[in-house]
Amino acid sequence: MDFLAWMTAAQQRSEAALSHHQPGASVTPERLHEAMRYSTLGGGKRVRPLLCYAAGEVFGAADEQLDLPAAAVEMIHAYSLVHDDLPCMDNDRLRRGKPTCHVEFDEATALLVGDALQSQAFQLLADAPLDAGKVVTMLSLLAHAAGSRGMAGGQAIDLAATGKTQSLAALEFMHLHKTGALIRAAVLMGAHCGNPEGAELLALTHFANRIGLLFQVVDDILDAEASTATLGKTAGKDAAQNKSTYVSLLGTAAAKAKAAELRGEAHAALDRLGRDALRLHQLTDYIVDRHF
Ligand code: GRG
Repeated sequence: MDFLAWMTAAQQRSEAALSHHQPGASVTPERLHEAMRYSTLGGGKRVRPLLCYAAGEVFGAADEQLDLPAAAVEMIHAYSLVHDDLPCMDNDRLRRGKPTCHVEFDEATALLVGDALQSQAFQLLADAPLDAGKVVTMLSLLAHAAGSRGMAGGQAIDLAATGKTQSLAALEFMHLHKTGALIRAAVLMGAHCGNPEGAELLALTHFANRIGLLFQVVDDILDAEASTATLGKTAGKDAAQNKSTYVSLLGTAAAKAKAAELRGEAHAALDRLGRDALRLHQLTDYIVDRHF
């Protein structure tokens, strides 16, 4: 199967799991459930579920074992976008080509959507058709990735740094937490659905850290170069908010060179696995070559 066909099938599988594993819009409280579905379904690239499925495949996990972990990571991601868009944070009105959750519904509902999606994510993991030991490992990985030593911590660092010039090292630290932690969790959770060995997990962690940064460098380049219509979210926000980015600190050409370097390091880490990791190689290239 070529990469596009594989990706489309995995995205559809992920969409179906996300739809199936949260309450219908007619279940009380209807407005909250409608807003949760609005924020999770029918949009987004599904990069984190794709990584989870691809990593699971490397270690012999079946798609049925990966559905719930993949959906759980995407629910945490969707919650983070809903909260990030709130007026108290990034105050954005456009996400995935449609009005943000608090614009379409209201701020209190958007706050509750994030809260409820976070709980739902852990419910899904608890229900995953896996050994109890694997479930506990995954609960721990996702909790760590979402919390103050992961994504939420990275967001706090980002908010504190807004309007100030950050060093490249500080920027990298922030992104390894804000964006990288969840990407790392997606990869490792997928792997743990199968049977990885210790050394393989180390190589995989290195791979995940490289693509976490790669994802962000490309995000910065797209924010500077692509249009709002193409991105489905407000373009040019980093410069407008005077945020330090790879583009503002390095310039566009050097940011692109950095992306090329990280892409090479990610492929090299996968090569060290000594297993067929075709889909992870292809996803690495997709992260670089994407247009939104
Ligand atoms: C509110 C706790 C909390 C955390 C927010 C992830 C995040 C932390 C904020 C999002 C802000 C942002 C633009 C980050 C840059 C990288 C990123 C996560 C972009 C959006 O992810 P994509 O491109 O989005 O995977 P889709 O819509 O394709 O799922």
